[in-house]
Amino acid sequence: MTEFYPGIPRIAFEGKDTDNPLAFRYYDPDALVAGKPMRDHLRFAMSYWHTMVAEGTDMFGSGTLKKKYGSADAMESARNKAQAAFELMDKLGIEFYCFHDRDIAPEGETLAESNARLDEISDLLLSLQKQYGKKVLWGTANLFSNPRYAHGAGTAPDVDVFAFAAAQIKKALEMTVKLGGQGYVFWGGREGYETLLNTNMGLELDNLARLMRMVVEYGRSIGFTGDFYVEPKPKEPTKHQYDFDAATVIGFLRHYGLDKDFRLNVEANHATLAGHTFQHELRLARESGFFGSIDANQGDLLLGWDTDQFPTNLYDIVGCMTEVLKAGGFTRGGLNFDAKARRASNTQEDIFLGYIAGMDAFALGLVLADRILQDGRMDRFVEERYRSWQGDLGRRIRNGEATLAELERHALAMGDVAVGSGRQEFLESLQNRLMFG
Ligand code: XLS
Ligand code: CA
Ligand code: CA
Repeated sequence: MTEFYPGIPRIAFEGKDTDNPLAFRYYDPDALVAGKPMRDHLRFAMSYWHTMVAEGTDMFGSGTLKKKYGSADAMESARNKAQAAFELMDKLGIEFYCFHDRDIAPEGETLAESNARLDEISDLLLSLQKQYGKKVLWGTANLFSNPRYAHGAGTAPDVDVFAFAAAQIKKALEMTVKLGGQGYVFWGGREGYETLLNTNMGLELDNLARLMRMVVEYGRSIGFTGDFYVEPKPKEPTKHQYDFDAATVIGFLRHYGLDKDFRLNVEANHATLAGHTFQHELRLARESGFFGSIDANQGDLLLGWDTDQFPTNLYDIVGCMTEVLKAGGFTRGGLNFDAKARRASNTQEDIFLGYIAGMDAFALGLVLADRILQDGRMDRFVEERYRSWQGDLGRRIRNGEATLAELERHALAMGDVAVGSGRQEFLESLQNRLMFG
């Protein structure tokens, strides 16, 4: 069998003192953290599009890394790519993968041809999954690359485009079910607008919800028992995307009665593009009952676009893993590395080094988040800060029993209130001590 990554061994855990760049320093899949193996906490997934497809093209230059997998024929290349994908997951010890329909099989001249190609490649993927013991975390449809989606897909002004998008999602969902995927993602790359001058916002929002409702009904009818996810992102490629951030998406899902079937797939880079921290988006998802899955990456705060870098920022990762632990862990979701090596990191080895960097950072982040939670001082501080809500008045307000008149009487009797310190600097220093001390 052809080896697509010759010279790259299976990556093993060697501990933090190793000098071997092709080894894990912190990710020890079987090591127990809070009573559960690291691999089950982290549920790492490979993104097919960045890892297997993207060649490093940008606005100013062509690819720096060839990904034709030994054939100029598109289908032959897709078959080889699938073999390469499983070799890579096997070498890295990654259990899951995520895909768009067009990542695994190239689009044909007609929808029928595209579908036939998907049938063929999904047969191959299914047999590779069995051979290597790998699973699909989630599938999705690419409703943004083809020029037909220039004005949107579910929010297109043209009903025929809407129908095309619906047909494409139907097939992508069937492929996800066939491959045993436990999630299906909606990311609205072109579901937004460039200018309100040509946009009927009300109709577009209603149509997007109509499409999602149809997909849920169809999915349940073909035995999809997993989660549907919306992945918030504020902009890029459109100026404004309707799935702007977690709060906007949660409001949308509730407004249209889709909240029972949908959760969020939160991406770090999208959070910062929306002007939030990664942890903010995860906290809101968790507190609102929409915690689902995560696209693990990081952006560059000095750049206003989606750089999809491998995540190495420990503060962000500890914030993320704190939310994951507090949510009780993933149920069907996981950590999908929606990340790519930089354009100038142009060797095959760089892809492995990127994954190793991300996996190690999340393994360390998990250990540190658990340490902070076990220590308990951070949580106790917050509990103490809200202590007054446990008293009589607090309880009456929380139970909806208090009235404005009662609160006025209470305030008049007090004169004024002296408030305590938020102690932010102390907490930031404590966090550093717990992480690195
Ligand atoms: C693009 C998104 C996309 C989704 C899946 O910015 O991150 O890759 O994760 O369509
Ligand atoms: Ca993503
Ligand atoms: Ca992204």
